Amino acid sequence: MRFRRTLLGLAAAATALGFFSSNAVAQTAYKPEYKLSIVLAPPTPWGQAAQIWANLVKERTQGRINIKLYPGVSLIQGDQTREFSALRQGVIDLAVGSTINWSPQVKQLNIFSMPFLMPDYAAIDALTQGEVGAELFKTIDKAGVLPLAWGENGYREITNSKRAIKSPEDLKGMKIRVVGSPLFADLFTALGANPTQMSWADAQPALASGAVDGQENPLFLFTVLKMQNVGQKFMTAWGYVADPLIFVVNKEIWASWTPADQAIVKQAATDAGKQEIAIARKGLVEADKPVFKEIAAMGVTVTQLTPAEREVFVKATRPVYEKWKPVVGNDLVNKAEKAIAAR
Ligand code: X2X
Repeated sequence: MRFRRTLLGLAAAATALGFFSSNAVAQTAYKPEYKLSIVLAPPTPWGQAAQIWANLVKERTQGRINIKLYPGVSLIQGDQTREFSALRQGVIDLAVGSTINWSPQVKQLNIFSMPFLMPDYAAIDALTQGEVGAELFKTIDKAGVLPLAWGENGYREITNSKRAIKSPEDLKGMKIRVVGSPLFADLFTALGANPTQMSWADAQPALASGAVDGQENPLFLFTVLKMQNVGQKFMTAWGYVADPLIFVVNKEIWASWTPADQAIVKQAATDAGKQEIAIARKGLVEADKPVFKEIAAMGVTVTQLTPAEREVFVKATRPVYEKWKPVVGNDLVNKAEKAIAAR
């Protein structure tokens, strides 16, 4: 075994140095560059997650594994709901992806989009760091992609160009851009809005032209893109869902690396994930919520729901929760509810 590893290491080093031009050592040939897919570029926390991971891997492998970022899911022409299939097929080597974008292929990942399941950050952690997270990793693995670590996109707050949203009544008839899982269409329909599913690439011009009135995303995206400039004058913090990120690798790429390099890539993903989760939560976990203040200072009306106002949204979306529970898996959702209650 040790002999084989040495051979693999030598072959990898030789390949890196360009000694082999044929694919005689295909199994162990390292590519000069590995393609990593992300939706949001740095300086968003999502982009930073990928950047930190790539930097750590390069440093710790002494440049043997060189990861290049492809923001805007450009390897699949911006079609973010195809990312998981492209990873499985090897069009993409690595990704830091949102559970929402992969949920069309891995329906269990819709668990994070169940309305009002996770009331706070401790609830997210109770899922990702516990039994539910471990089970989801097994499911992703079975679906053909290797998961390594968790990161975070974050709580998705709603913004719009029309009025302050305090009740489902305020959402009535509003055109809201939603992400790729049909769960979101159900959810906004239940609230009386008019949801339109589109990729993030299409969402930005749609907001700018007024083709849609609103959107929902973590607030760092609002501040990075200055969304008040595309007419988004109202923000309601309702904390209805949050999407984690997952660091993954295509399985053939993984198998082409030496065990030592595999360990480095996995540890680097864990380290990058931890760092990025702290970045994603900064300004949102403090009692005075500096990010809310920052957005208000941009001329945006910031609405924080009272517990009673929030409860109206919880009730209005409950049928969607009940509809999706068996789709996600009753056992998994029951486990999640228990883990959250015990947090
Ligand atoms: O499309 C979105 O809203 C985004 C950027 O949050 C995701 O990719 C899930």
